Amino acid sequence: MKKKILICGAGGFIGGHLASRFLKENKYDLVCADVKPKEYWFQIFDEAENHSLDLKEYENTSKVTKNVDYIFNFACNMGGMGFIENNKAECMLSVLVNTNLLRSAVKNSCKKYFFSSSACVYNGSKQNQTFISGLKETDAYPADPEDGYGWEKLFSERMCRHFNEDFGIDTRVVRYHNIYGPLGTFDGGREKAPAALCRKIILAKKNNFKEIDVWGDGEQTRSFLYIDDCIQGTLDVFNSNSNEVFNVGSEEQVSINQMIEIIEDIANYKVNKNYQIDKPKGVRGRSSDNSFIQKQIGWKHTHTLKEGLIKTYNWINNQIESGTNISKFSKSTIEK
Ligand code: GKE
Repeated sequence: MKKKILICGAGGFIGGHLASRFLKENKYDLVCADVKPKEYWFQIFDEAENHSLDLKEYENTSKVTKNVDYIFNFACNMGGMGFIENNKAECMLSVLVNTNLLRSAVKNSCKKYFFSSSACVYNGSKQNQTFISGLKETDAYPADPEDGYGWEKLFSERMCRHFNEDFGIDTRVVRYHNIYGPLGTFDGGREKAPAALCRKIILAKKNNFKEIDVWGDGEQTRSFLYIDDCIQGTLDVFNSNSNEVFNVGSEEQVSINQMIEIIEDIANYKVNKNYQIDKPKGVRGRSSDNSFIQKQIGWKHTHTLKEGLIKTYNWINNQIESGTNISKFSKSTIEK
């Protein structure tokens, strides 16, 4: 008999890509759950059992985890800097999803639980300069994470650890570093920098605009991980025997200005930058150190930023050109 996997947040970006991968492999029975109405799921598959329900409620997590072997939890209220800086309470409420899923996993004897954490858990004082050394997993402590969203992620990481110690549930936790790629949000307020800047340059080129808005001074640095590398890292950690916390990120650190140059190259279109200093900026510099995951798990990323941005740019361009499905990927808020 096939094992049963539940993907929470399957209507979102990473959850949708993971569901697609599992269905291609055809090794598992798949249950997909998301708070969004089904017409707003980024990807939806008839072969899976699909549920639109609020996983903040124990009644729902209890129902959807019945007879499930493995759980992947991507369900959280999230977005780029523009969203998480202005919706701290909403972001922290995602703690209910993880709490109730873990309680239900224990009650329903699920075997393994994967939690998607974030680079936002890292101590802010280690990220106040550009082009910093990559963050090692130990840099999350002493705790001073991103306010709101980062605190929720760090708390939920620890809850996984203690559910493992106290109730024996096998847990896996990774910290994603700014994942991007096709079939993700590119407009509406939740989009992160790679998709936002692709969109802005596409629209500038289409309308013959000479200038785009850029948040901050453009010198802040990040590393960005392409979605296919993220899915492979997720599976490699999930299938490993380790319940340590791992970075799943890229070590290719760029400034926002450098990323804009790469996108200009792809678009074959140059823009002037209107720097908006009062917009949400987040930390000054952030990148991943992958030495621990490479040594313990053997995972490393394979896409350069340029390769990933070419695919992302082309997908967003097609969405804008065709005008189809735009609302799904550009919706700012989820109806409550
Ligand atoms: N979103 C966005 N849109 N960011 C822009 C823009 C724009 O048009 N122009 C410049 N930026 C700058 C932001 O000000 C920030 O300094 C940088 O790009 C990256 O912004 P981001 O992609 O929205 O998000 P962050 O990397 O700061 O933070 C994200 O980190 C992830 C984990 O690494 C979080 O929002 C989470 O989505 C996630 O946990």
